[in-house]
Amino acid sequence: MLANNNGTIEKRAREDRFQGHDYYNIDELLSEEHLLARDAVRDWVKKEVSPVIEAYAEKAECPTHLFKGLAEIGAFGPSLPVEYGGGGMDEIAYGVIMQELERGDSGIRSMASVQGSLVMYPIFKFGSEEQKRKYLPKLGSGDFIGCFGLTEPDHGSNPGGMITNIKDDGDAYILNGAKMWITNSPVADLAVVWAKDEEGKIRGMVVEKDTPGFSAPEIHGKWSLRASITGELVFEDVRVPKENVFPEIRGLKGPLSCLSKARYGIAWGAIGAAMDCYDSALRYSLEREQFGKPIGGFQLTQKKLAEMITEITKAQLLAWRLGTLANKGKATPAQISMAKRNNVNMALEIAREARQIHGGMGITNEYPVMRHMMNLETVLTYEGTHDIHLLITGMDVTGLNAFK
Ligand code: TGC
Ligand code: FAD
Repeated sequence: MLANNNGTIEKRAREDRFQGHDYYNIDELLSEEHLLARDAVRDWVKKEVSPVIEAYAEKAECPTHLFKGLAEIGAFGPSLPVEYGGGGMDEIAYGVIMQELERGDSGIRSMASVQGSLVMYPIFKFGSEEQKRKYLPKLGSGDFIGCFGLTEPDHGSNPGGMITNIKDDGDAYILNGAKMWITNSPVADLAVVWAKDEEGKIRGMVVEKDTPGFSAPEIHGKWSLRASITGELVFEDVRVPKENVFPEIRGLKGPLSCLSKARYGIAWGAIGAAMDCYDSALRYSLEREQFGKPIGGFQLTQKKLAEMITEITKAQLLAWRLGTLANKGKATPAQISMAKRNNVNMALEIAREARQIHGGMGITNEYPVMRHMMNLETVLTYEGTHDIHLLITGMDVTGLNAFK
């Protein structure tokens, strides 16, 4: 047992023995900066995340104390400029950082994805100079926590149908509506919110926590991403000062371009979850004996492990190539969709196979695989579902739009 009856969180006794896996010497494709960033985050995850994550997941509590540490290791906006609170690194550095965080837990990676790619990035990309100066340094340092409100109760895969709206009222807009499934919303100091104006055009804005009429109730009962906090955003005649609205951007391409940034990070992150499951399964298969020999000696176990490392290697190459394209500003949204879809599905399949290799122990919190497996069910759905990304690829290769 990890969670006490008195509500405190105990540290996990089991040592985190994770080792990275690099079957195709992909490290040779990474720079010294990439390797340093990756190893620093790997060490931080071993020290700060692994000892507590099972207990937080079991209690369905978010380890909010980790926000500050995430800021210190540069996990918020690694590829955004330093002067705006980012890390000033490239897209591959951003990718390997997400990989290591999700190796710890998809919910921890989510904390960083939302803050960096869905809150800091839109303010950086679409905000006025005043908005950037006011919010970005505090978001980068973890003094402010942000969330991103796009999804609504009746508009998930089809955000263009949103009904949350703003009406002009002199020096402010009046915001009404509701957002659903919003990561970090109950603990956020501010929300980046997307709403339709009176012409029906989608606009983005920053809504601060204490604004009258704004609330963010928590959603309970999740069996997935339990160490991440999720909530609603409710707006009842909320006065949003005009200076909080992004000045230029109009239309769905605003929020969708933020999603491209976050989906890219997830394509890398999922490799981390897959590697942790493979790493645990490989070790277990060598230590666990049945019929007088290690279960890793049976052909059926070897088939599982061989297929896992093959799929991980393919996903690593896909992510690395996507990163080199992103560094040149050439990664298309459809290429990002392909990598998000492939790599998350790969990780989920590996988590299921790894769970089988662990036998009965695989369903317990002695091993990380069941937690990763449950988390990945969310990762398969958020930031565009598995099937939505397939249809984006289908549209790209045929030129025919299945959504309309
Ligand atoms: P459509 O007409 O295709 O596009 C509208 C405009 O947007 C442009 N566009 C993009 N721009 C940048 N990046 C992308 N990925 C883009 N995709 C499209 C497009 O070119 C067009 O521009 P313009 O200039 O012509 O106006 O829009 P549609 O209404 O037909 O929708 C297409 C569809 C279904 C692909 C899109 O709506 C979609 O991706 N749906 C999935 C929704 C989604 O991913 N929601 C995620 C919510 S946030 C979240 O889950 C955070 S989880 C965070 C965590 O905890 O980690
Ligand atoms: P729906 O859109 O109702 O889809 C249900 C099913 O129908 C899916 O299988 C889907 O693939 C399928 N479907 C839909 N349309 C089509 C079609 N045209 N063709 C074929 N199949 C289709 N959103 C945010 O804005 N911010 C957040 O921070 C955020 N965090 C989240 C955290 C968690 C834990 C979860 C679970 C979700 C989060 N989301 C967030 C919302 C997430 O992006 C949506 O759940 C997702 O986009 C899918 O929307 P939906 O759940 O309404 O499903």
